[in-house]
Amino acid sequence: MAWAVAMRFHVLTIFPGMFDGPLSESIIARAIERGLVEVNLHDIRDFAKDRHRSVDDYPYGGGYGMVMKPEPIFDAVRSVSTEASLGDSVPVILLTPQGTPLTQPIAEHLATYEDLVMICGRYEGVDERVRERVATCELSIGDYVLSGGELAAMIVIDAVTRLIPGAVGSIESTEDDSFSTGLLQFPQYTRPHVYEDCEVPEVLLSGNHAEIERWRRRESLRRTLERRPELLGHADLTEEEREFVEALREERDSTN
Ligand code: 6GU
Repeated sequence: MAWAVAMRFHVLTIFPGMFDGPLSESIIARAIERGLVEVNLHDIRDFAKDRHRSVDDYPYGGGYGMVMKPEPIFDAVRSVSTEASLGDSVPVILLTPQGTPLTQPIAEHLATYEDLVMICGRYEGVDERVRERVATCELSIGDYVLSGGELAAMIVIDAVTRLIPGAVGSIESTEDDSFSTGLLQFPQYTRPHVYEDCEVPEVLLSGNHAEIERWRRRESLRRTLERRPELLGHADLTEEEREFVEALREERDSTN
């Protein structure tokens, strides 16, 4: 049976070969194989105008490094839009350390589109006119600098693909993931029951699903308070859970 592709990523890069590994393993490879996802790589160099196929040039005003030229990127985006019959509302994402930091809600939002165009910036920057006229948004994957947007684009593809229904089996459900609940994930254990004197918490062996649920939720809260307390401000907590967190805080403050 022929299924409609749920999502198409159109990636503009000068290093298409960088994507080979991530696209050929694990969840992304399976999603592509199942026809849920398509990743179309476009070499920006194919849109260069001169015989040297140059995609970068010296910065106006001087300074170190090179800047990615506007024409090949404009032409590559136009070509993709025409070829793939993309409408005007398709996001064109520029991957840059100056972008909005990627979060789980952003990944969830991106997963609602059928097409996403991604431009991987390289070198010391991209001509500002690309930001002004071509990109509809800019994303970063964190506060550190990568040599280019390629690895960031792969991370966006991964985070979005695993949210597409059918990409991740129900056994590997994404519902309990860290962040999808607004909290960090609870501790997980598998066999053996005892390993090098270290035991699996008894409640997980009890078969009491309500108790297990409650323990997991509390461990999520405990872990989030310890490691990422700022997340608790946005999490959707019941009155009882708020009291639990408050008790943990007091306990922590009294032992310090
Ligand atoms: Cl999207 N690009 C680059 N070059 N560096 C980054 C980044 C993106 N996100 C974090 N650092």
